[in-house]
Amino acid sequence: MTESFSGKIKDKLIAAKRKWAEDGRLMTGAPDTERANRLPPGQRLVTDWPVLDLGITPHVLADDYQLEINGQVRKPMTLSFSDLLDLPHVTAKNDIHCVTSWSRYENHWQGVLSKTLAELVDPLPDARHVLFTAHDGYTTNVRIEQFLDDDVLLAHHWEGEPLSEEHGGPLRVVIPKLYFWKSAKWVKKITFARDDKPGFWEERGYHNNADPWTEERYE
Ligand SMILES: Nc1nc2c(c(=O)[nH]1)N[C@H]1C(S)=C(S)[C@@H](COP(=O)(O)O)O[C@H]1N2
Ligand SMILES: [Mo]
Repeated sequence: MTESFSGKIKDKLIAAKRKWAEDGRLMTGAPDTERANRLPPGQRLVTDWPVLDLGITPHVLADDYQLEINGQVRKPMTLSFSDLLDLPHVTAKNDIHCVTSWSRYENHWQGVLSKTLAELVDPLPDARHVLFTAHDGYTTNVRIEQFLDDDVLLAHHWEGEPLSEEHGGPLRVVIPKLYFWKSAKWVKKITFARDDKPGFWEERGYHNNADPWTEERYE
C-alpha cells in the first residue's frame, strides 16, 4: 500500500465497494454492442486479437507496477497494483475498433471505472483534458468527458484472465467509444490538464477526437 493511499480514502472505498455490491452492479454491454449493425463504417470484423504498438513491449511486473495520477486534481496519488485491485471493479463488455480497420466484438474486461479513480483524486474544475503516458513512451489524449464516460475503465483482466503483457498488462486504459489508439496499454501516468496536448499518433496526423462512427481517423 502506498503512502498516499490513506486510511480515509480506504474507508471511502470500502463504503463505495459495499454500495457497489449491494447494487449488484455489473456493467452490461457498452451501448455500441447493442446496435443492430455493430460494425462502424470502413471496418472489417476479425475474430483474433491483433497486437499493435510501437514494437517495444515493456515488461512491467504487477508487483512493481505503479499508476500515478496527477495534474489538476485536489488529491494527486500513486496507486500500486494491489491498491488498484482493492478498488471496486466492474465487468464490462465492449467492441474494439482499430483505425487500421479491424474491429473485434465481445471483449469482456474487468477493471476499475475511470469515474472511481476520478472520485479518489477529485479533479479541479479547470481540468478539461486527460493525458496518458505509458511505459513504452507512448502518449495519447482525450477530453475529460470522454475519459469520464460511463463505460471507460482501467482494465486488469480480459476474458477472466490477467491482461496479457502484449495487450497492455498489468493495466491498460479501455475507452470503448473511440478508436483503440486512445486506449493506452501499460499506462503509467494519468494527467488531468487544463490544456490539451496531442499524443504520439495525434501529433502524426491522427484525428484528435477519434469517433469510429463518423470515421474520425485522420485530420
Ligand atoms: N502504450 C501503448 N499503448 C497503445 C499503443 C502503443 O503503441 N503503446 N498503440 C495503440 C494502438 S494504435 C492500438 S490499435 C491499440 C492496440 O491494442 P492491442 O495491441 O491490445 O490490440 O493500443 C493502443 N495503445
Ligand atoms: Mo491502432
